[in-house]
Amino acid sequence: MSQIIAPETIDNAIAAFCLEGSPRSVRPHGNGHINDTFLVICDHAGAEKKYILQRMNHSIFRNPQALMENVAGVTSYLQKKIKERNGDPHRETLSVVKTKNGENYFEDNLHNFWRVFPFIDNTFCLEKVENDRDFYDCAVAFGDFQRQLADYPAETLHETIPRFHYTPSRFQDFKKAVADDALGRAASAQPEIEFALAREADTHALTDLLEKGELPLRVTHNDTKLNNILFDNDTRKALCVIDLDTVMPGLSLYDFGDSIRTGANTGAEDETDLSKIGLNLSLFETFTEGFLKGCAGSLTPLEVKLLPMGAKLMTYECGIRFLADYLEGDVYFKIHRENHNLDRARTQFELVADMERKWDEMAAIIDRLNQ
Ligand code: ADP
Ligand code: GN1
Ligand code: MG
Repeated sequence: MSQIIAPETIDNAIAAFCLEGSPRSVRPHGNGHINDTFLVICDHAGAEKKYILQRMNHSIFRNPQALMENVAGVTSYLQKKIKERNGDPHRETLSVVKTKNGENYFEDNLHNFWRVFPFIDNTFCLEKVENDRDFYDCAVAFGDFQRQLADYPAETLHETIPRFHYTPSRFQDFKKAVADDALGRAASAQPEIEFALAREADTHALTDLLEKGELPLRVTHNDTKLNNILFDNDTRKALCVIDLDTVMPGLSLYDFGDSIRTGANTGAEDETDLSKIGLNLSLFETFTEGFLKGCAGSLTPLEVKLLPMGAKLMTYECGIRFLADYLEGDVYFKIHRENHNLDRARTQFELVADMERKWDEMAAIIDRLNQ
């Protein structure tokens, strides 16, 4: 999917939605790897009204209508819960702006799929943890998100990306990418390929337990990156969980693990100096404490025990996804430089290796917090 979109295509999309005021400016926004995101500013009665316009990536999300049904369902459900606890339903979750035809999304004649959310103003996103407190808040917010959705009718949710965190099939996809070696890149990634292949046994660690009924299927977010939380500028509190495209039945360990992968790494996801990559055990502990608080006793003893495995497996899985995408020609994750996906895979594997070194310490932290 091309990342360049003609201005008239964007204007045409904006015109399809019920926005307050008249659009004054539109510019790219945020650092997501998947959708094309724009900030739209409108003039409205002498003030500004801001919106997030997104072109959904429909080569990844094959059924945008089903995706938007999930997002509309989950956000209206959360709005109700937020009202019940006297929160602000317009700031503590997303809301879907309808098109002039009353739909949740707009399909243009180029087969692009668009949606709009009110921009949640006076907030910021973190690409990297700046202090323990923020990460703790983020953990409470993601734990609470899962707990709030515990009684959501899971059977009404569409699976927006089939087998999204089913690590054994991610591994099969990775092996196929290595075997096909479509661009002849495998030779430049031999150590990484070997690292990934050597850990095949781990890929089943969680899904086998799920299949045996020993781990519960819950409604989870499935993409709990640090930058999928908005923080309030005034209170610096985690305010709103965003990026709801992959809210689906899943394991609590996926949500825990993906946050550790992004927030407790001492370096950035695409850092090229691997000496900067590692697991910050203190942040691991902080996040665990916050996540347990947010889940408020809802995790089973086995889930709690397996939190380190969630962290390791989500990091490993992301690594094989980046590496497969590198081998396939960078068709999934947006890249901004040559070898970007290979660099990303390397950081993930470096982090996995560091988790393996710190395995006993991670387990000891869980034991201590669980007493
Ligand atoms: P992607 O799936 O590509 O990651 P996201 O939905 O996470 O897309 O949006 C990308 C970025 O846009 C976020 O990280 C955040 O910075 C910003 N963003 C998205 N929705 C909103 C919103 N409603 N209000 C304010 N910022 C938002
Ligand atoms: C993508 O959309 P974004 O940037 O929040 C991806 C996640 C990966 C992540 C890696 C739908 O997340 O699964 O873990 O990149 N989202 C999708 O940074 O594939
Ligand atoms: Mg995102």
